[in-house]
Amino acid sequence: SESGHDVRTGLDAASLSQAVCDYLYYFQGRHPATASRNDFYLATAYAVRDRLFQRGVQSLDALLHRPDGRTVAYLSAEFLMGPQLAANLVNLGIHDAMREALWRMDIRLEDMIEHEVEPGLGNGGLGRLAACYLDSLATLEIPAIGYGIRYEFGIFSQQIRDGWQVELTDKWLHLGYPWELARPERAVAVRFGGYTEPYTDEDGRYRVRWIPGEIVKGVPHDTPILGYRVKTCNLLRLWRAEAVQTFDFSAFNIGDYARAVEEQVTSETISKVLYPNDASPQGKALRLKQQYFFVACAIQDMLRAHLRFGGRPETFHKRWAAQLNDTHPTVAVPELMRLLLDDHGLEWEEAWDVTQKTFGYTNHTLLPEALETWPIDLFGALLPRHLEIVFEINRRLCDGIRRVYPGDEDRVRRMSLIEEQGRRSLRMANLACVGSHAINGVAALHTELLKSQVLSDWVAMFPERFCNVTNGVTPRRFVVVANPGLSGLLDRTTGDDWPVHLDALRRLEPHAEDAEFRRRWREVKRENKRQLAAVIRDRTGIAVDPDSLFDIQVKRIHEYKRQHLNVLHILTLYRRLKQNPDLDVVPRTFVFGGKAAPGYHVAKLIIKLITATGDLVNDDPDVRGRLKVVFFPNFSVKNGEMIYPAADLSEQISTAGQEASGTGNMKFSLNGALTIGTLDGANIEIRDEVGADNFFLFGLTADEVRSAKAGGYHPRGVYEQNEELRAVVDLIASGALAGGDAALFRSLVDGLLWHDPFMVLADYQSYVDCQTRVAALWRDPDAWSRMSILNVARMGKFSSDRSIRDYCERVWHVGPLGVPTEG
Ligand code: 26Q
Repeated sequence: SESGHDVRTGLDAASLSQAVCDYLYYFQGRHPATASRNDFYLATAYAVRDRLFQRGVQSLDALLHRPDGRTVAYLSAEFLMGPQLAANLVNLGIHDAMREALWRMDIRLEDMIEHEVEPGLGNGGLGRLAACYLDSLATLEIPAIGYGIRYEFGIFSQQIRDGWQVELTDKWLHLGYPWELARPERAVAVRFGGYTEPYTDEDGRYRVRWIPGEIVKGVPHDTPILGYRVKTCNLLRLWRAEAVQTFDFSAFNIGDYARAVEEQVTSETISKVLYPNDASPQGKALRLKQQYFFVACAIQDMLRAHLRFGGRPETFHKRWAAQLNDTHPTVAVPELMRLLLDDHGLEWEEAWDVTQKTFGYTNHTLLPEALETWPIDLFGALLPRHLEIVFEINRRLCDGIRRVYPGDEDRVRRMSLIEEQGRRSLRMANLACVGSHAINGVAALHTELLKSQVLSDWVAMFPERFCNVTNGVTPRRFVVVANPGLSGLLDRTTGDDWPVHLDALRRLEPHAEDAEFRRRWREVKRENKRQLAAVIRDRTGIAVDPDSLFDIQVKRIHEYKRQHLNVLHILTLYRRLKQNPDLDVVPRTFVFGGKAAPGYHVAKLIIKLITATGDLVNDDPDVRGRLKVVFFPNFSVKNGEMIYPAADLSEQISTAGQEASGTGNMKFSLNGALTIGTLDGANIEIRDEVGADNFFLFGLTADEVRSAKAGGYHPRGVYEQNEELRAVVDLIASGALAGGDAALFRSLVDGLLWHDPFMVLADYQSYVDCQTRVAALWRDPDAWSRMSILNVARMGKFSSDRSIRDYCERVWHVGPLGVPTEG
């Protein structure tokens, strides 16, 4: 064909159309007339992927020709990438061209985008943060690889049945995943178990070798990560576990066929499923196997590249900066030590220097129960050589502590890598701290609390290692892709550089005073709400009014995030309406979304409480449709892209001191929602940026929470002294929300009345009063819009580009690598 010469690279509609046709025919074996929607989707995706790989090859060439810089390795057990088609079209700058190309075949691009299944290879904030950072690294032209696990089943898919969460396995691969390329020829071996033995090498040196009990194969699957309107295309490299041999022939020959197959199944179990708890890790052997599996694959891959490009083992850190996304990949520290010592013969001091200079550690939680530990016997059985290395790291660490703090054995006990109380176990956060040159929290308050509470001993000994890097989100996915209406208005008003210079949104500020602009601003929001209302109708059967205030809380279900505080407010409004149906209330649509860990009973009960509240309120004639409560099932990146742009009010109501940062708070505010929130995580910094007048603040501070607890907090007393609160809690306890079953919410109510560790009752009145101020502002649409505009205008700090620049400067010491034009 006449456009055939650029069928794999051309960016015009004609080339794209030809490319999709070719893929339909030669990959899917279909004519356009007989092709299914999935055939068209896959053909479209392959056509886009060609353009990504072309840029990926050029990016690698650029790296080979200037091999002096560092490459970032982002080590993460989770990458929550979200749908790829629309984001890649936007980054390539061919959204309109592809729409035109498909339209020529009578296909709507919107249907292709809707059809896409997202890989849910993460739980929530931490996994999505990794994905935003890959987008920003590529956009800033920093060479980088994301290393993780290619789970066959990602986070479960959530259904709501009879108001309860039901989990279904996530078969994200079932129609084929077109964005990745398997690279079986680059597979590596990973060893487990067995034992170690000392030997003397040819030079008479004492060495150790590890004789494993089990070997599995790691097969890399690469997904290209293109930056926004740049040539840099990085890589997400996820590893799948396979048996080393498909058949164990010796077992086969002796007739034990079943056992041979069994071993294969065992190997493949490692990358089978994502653990769906985002806190309170249980010390499951399989989870440790997952962690070591992907880390061993990643470090081998990095070291192999380093040596192939002429590097020596002792200069590894000059080419690689590896970031530990929480403690999940921390076994990388003894793994790199093992390779440098045992395989490459480095002395301990030199190997340790390389290792510390290579790693940085990001902490994402203060919850003591979320700090990972592994029982020593389990760790040693799976990784006997690593345990020896950990003991030697610990011996040197404890010696160092004793030198600096003679006689302070209590300090040694606290900082030791080994917890000696109860079942002896390995403290992964301590291992990450000792093995890294940089340690950071994810928001200013979080880093301060980390330094003053969880890691204060480490600050005392290694103060120079600590820094803060406040989280950010990518404005490409969460505004350009998710909110085309707002994006168009921003382009026309401020110019179109804001997706890469988010501070440029400051140019919006003067327009907040322009009545015509505010009217257009409201129109964009109103259209987004209309679209979400249609989807809500479709998925839940609930009709909601796009002109009502959309009050939204979407995030994992957790007691510390306090979805139940939100419910207490809803029931407060409901009771007021029951007492006086003519009360002039602001019509509101309350939307909740989020998954509960399958074993977290209270979280599942909170979902039931939300749906039961909806059942009570939605069709009550006294309410007259003024309050609607919706539980939006299966919250995901894809659903988030529909929900954030339609929000008027963003609920960020965690107990102060509990939410490390939050990133949904940023996604909402960037899309023009106002925030009702506590002084927690990045909320504090958002409020600092947008101005206290443009933020609905309530609740105790982290300090006040601490002293309230120290002084003996009695939630029962709060309940007894607050008539409205008492009535609402009694309503829940009465069984009125549970078809008369007073036992259903008993545990929840008793927990609040007698323990309330998350200060729900303590913050109730402050929250309800704050919601009254929200309602008053809503009645003045111009005042509301003015605030909404100023919120968006002042969110520049929360681009993940800023976060990545901070990491480059403070942690990785890397700079951009431009990719030259063709040739
Ligand atoms: C650990 C061991 C075993 C099984 C599961 C886990 C596990 C998995 C995921 C533990 C924690 C997580 C996820 C944590 C997480 O998402 N934390 C959030 O990180 C965000 C990004 O920094 C912050 O914005 C949130 O405040 C924080 O809660």
